[in-house]
Amino acid sequence: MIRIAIQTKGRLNEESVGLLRDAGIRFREDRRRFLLKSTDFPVEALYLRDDDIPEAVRDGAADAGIVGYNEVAEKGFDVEVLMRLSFGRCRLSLAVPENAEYTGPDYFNGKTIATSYPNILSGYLKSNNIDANVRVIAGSVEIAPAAGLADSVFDIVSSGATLVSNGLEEVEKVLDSEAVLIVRKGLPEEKKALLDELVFRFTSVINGRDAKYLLMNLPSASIDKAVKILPALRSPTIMPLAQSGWSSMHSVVKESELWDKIASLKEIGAEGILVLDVEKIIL
Ligand code: PRT
Ligand code: ZN
Repeated sequence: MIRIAIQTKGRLNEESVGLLRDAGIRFREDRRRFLLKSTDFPVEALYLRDDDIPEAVRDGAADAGIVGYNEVAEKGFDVEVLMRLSFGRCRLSLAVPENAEYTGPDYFNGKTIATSYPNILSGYLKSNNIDANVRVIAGSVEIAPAAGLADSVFDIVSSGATLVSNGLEEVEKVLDSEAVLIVRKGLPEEKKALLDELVFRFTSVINGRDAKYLLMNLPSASIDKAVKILPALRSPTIMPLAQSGWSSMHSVVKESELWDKIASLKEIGAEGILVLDVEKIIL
């Protein structure tokens, strides 16, 4: 049995539960309980605030956890980051009032910076030889300059809209973050084996999310070119059509490359292109 800590509510909750579900690990919905046992896999979910997850994993209240890398980096506890989970993407950045004359990191010398991430910020300031005052604020950091509490902020940014609506401009990106799977160091073999299976399933689900399955008809004379455009996992499937001189090709493509690939395929005569979702990819 492994116990995995996930966020009770908030930005990461839904996708954490969704990733476990797509990996075949479901929990009976019971919002009043903070510890739930899966019916499909020897896993228990421990629901916690995200801030508490790194410590729970270090101390053994949980064996593993799903949490933003920003929290792991801030807490600095000795836990292992086993894999990135491709959701909850954001960055930790420095921002200044939009009318400030920003010239570079030296700008922050003598300034007061509001943040909920003092350790990451202090590390950045130290490695850049900047002497600034760090003011710790638990929430709504972005209002600190307007409220006269600080000159600038160091905060989580995703779209950047919150900074803009508070008259701030992002000037230095310090850390990229996304949800990660963390584990306690020195777990017994039985738990490690369960975690290996979990990582295998998560990887299959995440790879599937990033992929599209393509089917198309193309002139048989274009097959060589088409295989170069779409190398697939090992190599694409080609089948003859009833109409001579034509073939059907099946392949897999990264979603981010989909439209470029489709343009290239159309150029070599592909038509009737179908694009389907992929649920999982087992390599
Ligand atoms: O209650 P609990 O302590 O568990 O939750 P929380 O309120 O501390 O955290 P929560 O749920 O807000 O965020 C959990 C995690 O989501 C963070 O630790 C990050 O790893 C990740 N994440 C991803 C974000 C964002 N994107 C994000 N945009 N966390 C916060 N934000 C904030 C940001 O600070 C800004 O104020 O959302 C606002 C909107 O951002 P923009 O740039 O899109 O406008
Ligand atoms: Zn929190």
